[in-house]
Amino acid sequence: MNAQKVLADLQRRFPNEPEYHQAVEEVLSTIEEEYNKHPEFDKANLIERLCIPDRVFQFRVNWMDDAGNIRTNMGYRIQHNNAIGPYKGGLRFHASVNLSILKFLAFEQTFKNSLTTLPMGGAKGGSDFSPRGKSNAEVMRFCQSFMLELWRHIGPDTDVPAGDIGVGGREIGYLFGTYKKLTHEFSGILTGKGLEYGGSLIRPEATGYGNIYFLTEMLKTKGMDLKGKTCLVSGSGNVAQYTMEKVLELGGKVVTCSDSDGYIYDPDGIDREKLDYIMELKNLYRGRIREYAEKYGCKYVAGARPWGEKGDIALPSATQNEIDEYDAKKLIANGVIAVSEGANMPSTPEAIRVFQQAKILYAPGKAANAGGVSVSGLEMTQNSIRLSWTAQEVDEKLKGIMKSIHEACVKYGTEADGYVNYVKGANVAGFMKVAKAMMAQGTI
Ligand code: NDP
Ligand code: 2IT
Repeated sequence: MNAQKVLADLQRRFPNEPEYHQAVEEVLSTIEEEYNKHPEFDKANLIERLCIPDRVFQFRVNWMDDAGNIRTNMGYRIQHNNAIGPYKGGLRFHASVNLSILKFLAFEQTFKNSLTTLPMGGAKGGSDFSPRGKSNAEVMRFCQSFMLELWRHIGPDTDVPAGDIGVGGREIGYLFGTYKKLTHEFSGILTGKGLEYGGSLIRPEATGYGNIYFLTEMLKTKGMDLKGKTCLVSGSGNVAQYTMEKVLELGGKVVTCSDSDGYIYDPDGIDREKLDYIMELKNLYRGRIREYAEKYGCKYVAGARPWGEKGDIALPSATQNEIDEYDAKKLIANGVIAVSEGANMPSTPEAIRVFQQAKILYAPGKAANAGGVSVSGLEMTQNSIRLSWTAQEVDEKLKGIMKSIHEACVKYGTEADGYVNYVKGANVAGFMKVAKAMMAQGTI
């Protein structure tokens, strides 16, 4: 394989998809060496088959707003690869959603799911519908219309969606109800369900908790832990909230969080009571993070990201490309020792280079945020056996999975000087399992 040539080909065939190209380039550049040790892979044109999604569904979604207007959004599902298990991955509802973003996420999901050790292929979907500012009734009508198209492409053994940006427990509930009505079946079709109808304990917490378990493993390699460390968090949604919760539990301090309008800086630290306020503000009232600054009298910076503040650890938990080269240099200059990604692809390629050249601990999303989909996999298992595990059981399994992902990264990513390149480690480990499964199953 010549990574540059494969990439140039994809850019020509699928122009105007920069996020997809970015994700592919990161993986190809790190697996090239390992791939080329297996001439049988190239003979089977494995790389092209792995980069291009199995199939892409695209559909129009019409729904009625509260004023009686008929609105139009686009709906998508990318089924990227099912070599090691049914397609699996979240749904994102956000105004920025397009094919490029969902293709990058589905591609990444394939390697992430492989790393979890559970049998799940890679997929992603969503819509350019934004739940922001919409009433509950509008969100419900949208979810019903969206599922009216999506249902024929998914199934508990075919493709199992879940949440992502803009899709949380509320949306999963409406989507599940519609799927159940259409198929006349009560099945484990979505994960992240409510506890009353097949959801798993710890699923809401899993991505944030998992990221901190992974971070803890990284710190351990340097003989350190979280106690007394100051953390910069971005986002204030599902991933950010449970990231903050676990940092607090392990004795760290969180001084920032954000939303798409700006960030807050609270030098006293976001304690348990303040975190409860954020959860209520975001999950119940669906308010803005600016209101935190007004309530607690701290700094709020509109239209900016928190990376210029001083901290030991950065935990990006909002969205892709939210840390650029400039931000990365500021973080390093301020003495950051670790960056662990709760979000998917939050660091640009230039930012990643800055972190790796500075030889700090840097974990890419596909390793560090794999806890969410891992507990989704555990939710599927519980649905299959029609039993529910206790929170403690699920949490223990989650810890074990994050530890094993860390071990895989160290195994495949340790460089000659001892520095662990977690990007390479995650990509090679994730890739090898999918590649072997594809080889075994022939050229279909
Ligand atoms: P939520 O919708 O719960 O929260 C997203 C947060 O990020 C909100 O605070 C939101 O602000 C902010 N945000 C979203 N888009 C932007 C943007 N373009 N610029 C600035 N801020 C933005 O989503 P999640 O917490 O579930 O997802 C966060 C990240 O974690 C995503 O990258 C997602 O792919 C990733 N992830 C999620 C998993 C999960 O299980 N949920 C699993 C693994 C990864 P606002 O409120 O203003 O919209
Ligand atoms: O990016 C992700 O891993 C998710 N949004 C969770 C996917 C899932 O199927 O739980």
